[in-house]
Amino acid sequence: MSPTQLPENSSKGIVAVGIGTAGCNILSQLADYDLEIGSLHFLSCDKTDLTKLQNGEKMLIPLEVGGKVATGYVRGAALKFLDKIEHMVEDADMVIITAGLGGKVGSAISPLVAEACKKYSKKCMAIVTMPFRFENNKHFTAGVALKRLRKLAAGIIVVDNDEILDNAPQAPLLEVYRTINDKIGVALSRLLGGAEESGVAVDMHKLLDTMNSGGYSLLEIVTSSTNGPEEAVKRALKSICRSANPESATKALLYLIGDEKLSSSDLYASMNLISGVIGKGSPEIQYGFSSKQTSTTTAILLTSGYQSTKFDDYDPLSKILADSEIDDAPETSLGLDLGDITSVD
Ligand SMILES: Nc1nc2c(ncn2[C@@H]2O[C@H](COP(=O)(O)OP(=O)(O)O)[C@@H](O)[C@H]2O)c(=O)[nH]1
Ligand SMILES: [Mg+2]
Repeated sequence: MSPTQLPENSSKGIVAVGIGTAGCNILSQLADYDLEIGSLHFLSCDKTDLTKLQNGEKMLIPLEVGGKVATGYVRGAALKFLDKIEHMVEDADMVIITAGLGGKVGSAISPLVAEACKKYSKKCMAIVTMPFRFENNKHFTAGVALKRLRKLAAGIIVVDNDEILDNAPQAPLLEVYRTINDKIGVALSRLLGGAEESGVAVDMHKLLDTMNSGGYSLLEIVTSSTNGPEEAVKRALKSICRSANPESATKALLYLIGDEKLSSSDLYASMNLISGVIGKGSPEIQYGFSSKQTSTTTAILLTSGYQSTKFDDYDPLSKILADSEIDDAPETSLGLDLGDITSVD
């Protein structure tokens, strides 16, 4: 099936799966928008991620009390739920995964869900956030999980928590997460076809078409209160330059949210700016926009086709090994009781 075709007459429609704390938070933001998502599922090893949720199916994957919480153990605990995970995706038209990489739950279980999609030949789109600069200890886990997801998912949208935050306010971390999730919610809702205002909507086909570039997709979200779209798009392009080589992108999808004066020349100028920076001058660019009463302009810019990004450096092993691999699957602890074994010859 080509990525631009969605099957008709599906039973479950699009199945969206939020995994771990960040994944559940981001997906629950999307639940507030009128999107064509058939069913919402939330998976976590932490009860508090699930209890606050209003809608959707919740799956708690318990970890042994006092047990280790390395990704291998989380993966092992999730394997006991593999039947349920496979059942969740087997009748889907398409599966969307949301997760924050770098922690234990999202990093361990997202690849497992993507594997289940592959087993049932379901198209899987992963939307992942990458850890903050200050979370150095999470970079390696995030890099490994991202690389693994890339092998399994049809497309990956990477959102850098640092870039979305733009300029870090002196605010408590939970408030910072809420601000970022809010922005991601607005951006994804527009890219997935929801639009509250008048304008030209982006639909799932445009999104899949942009992501069908054989590489990573990067999502930038910039709100500007001065100089309208030009300023917002310029800042989005700068943000891309910090994460990857923009010339290696081949496709872009721009969605502008502006005031009633948003004009065709604004759009034209924005597209010109983008084609001057990405894809060596001839990128494929699609767009959508909406106008409403607002004093700001928001540029939502998805660029796609990156074979590598700065996140590859988060997993230095992959660079050293190049295309060779020590082990294709990450370690998994099955937590077997080996109490009866008295000796091993
Ligand atoms: N954007 C965003 N990032 C988050 C949120 N919660 C945690 N993170 C980040 O996501 C990464 C994984 O953390 P977390 O989701 O708690 O891990 P998990 O629950 O074990 O999967 C870390 O880099 C956190 O800083 C959230 O609500 N929104
Ligand atoms: Mg957590």
